[in-house]
Amino acid sequence: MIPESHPRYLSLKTREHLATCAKEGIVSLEGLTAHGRGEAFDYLLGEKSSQSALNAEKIAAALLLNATHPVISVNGNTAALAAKSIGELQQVCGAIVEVNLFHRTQERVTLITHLLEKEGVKVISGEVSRYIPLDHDRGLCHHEGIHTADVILVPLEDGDRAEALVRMGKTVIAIDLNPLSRTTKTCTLPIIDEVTRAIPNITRFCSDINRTEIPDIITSYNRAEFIRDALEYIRKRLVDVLD
Ligand code: PTJ
Repeated sequence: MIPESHPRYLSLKTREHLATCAKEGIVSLEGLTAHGRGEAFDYLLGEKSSQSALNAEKIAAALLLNATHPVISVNGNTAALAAKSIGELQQVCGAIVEVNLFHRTQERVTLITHLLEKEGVKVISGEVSRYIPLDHDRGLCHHEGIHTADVILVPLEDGDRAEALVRMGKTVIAIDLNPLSRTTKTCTLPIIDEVTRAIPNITRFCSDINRTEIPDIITSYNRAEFIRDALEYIRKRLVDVLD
């Protein structure tokens, strides 16, 4: 039992929830270690959305609204942490939601799909094929989902697939707390923020955005700036601690 008075209550509750989801098979054991890496970066980033991350989230909203075939790719960690908010984002941007796993088994796909559906998400189903040129199972996807997507949101991605999707000509929006990851460095738009903050922020921007602003928003950004901002933010925090 974690006391609410504990200074790290939220973090401990999240860990407890992910451990439960791992026991149920929703989150992979590797997903628990990936969460630990994310937590470490979030600690360095002050555990809040920076202005730079909010700017990226607004651009992500504009890209999703402007897309002809937007897709949200969901893995075990993302489903465990953010199933309900994925449903809310799907409502406002009309994206197809597809379960795409690194540690893929049919049992996990089914468990994650059920969790998402319980929270109101409509999940694409049917046959998958190796449409993404990768020799691991993240290459398997739906023809009318990731294969056809023009804009794809990929929370907690691995670098291989982000790279492959960019090579396929897709606009890849990544949510990844690690400003140095291959995903962050190779995607089209990096959102360096925690997934449970990032997705509701994108949803809010989708609702608030003035449609006439979209063309300007989606043509005037530079991936490297978001990486620089995050690293500079961390540097300043570290220097301030020492002062
Ligand atoms: O469910 P599966 O089988 O598809 O597996 C999912 C994992 C996450 C295990 C798989 O995609 C993986 O191995 O990912 P990586 O390569 O460890 O990358 C995950 C990235 O997400 C790392 O850079 C972490 O820093 C980051 N991350 C972890 N937790 C969060 C996060 N970013 C945003 N929000 C988080 N909560």
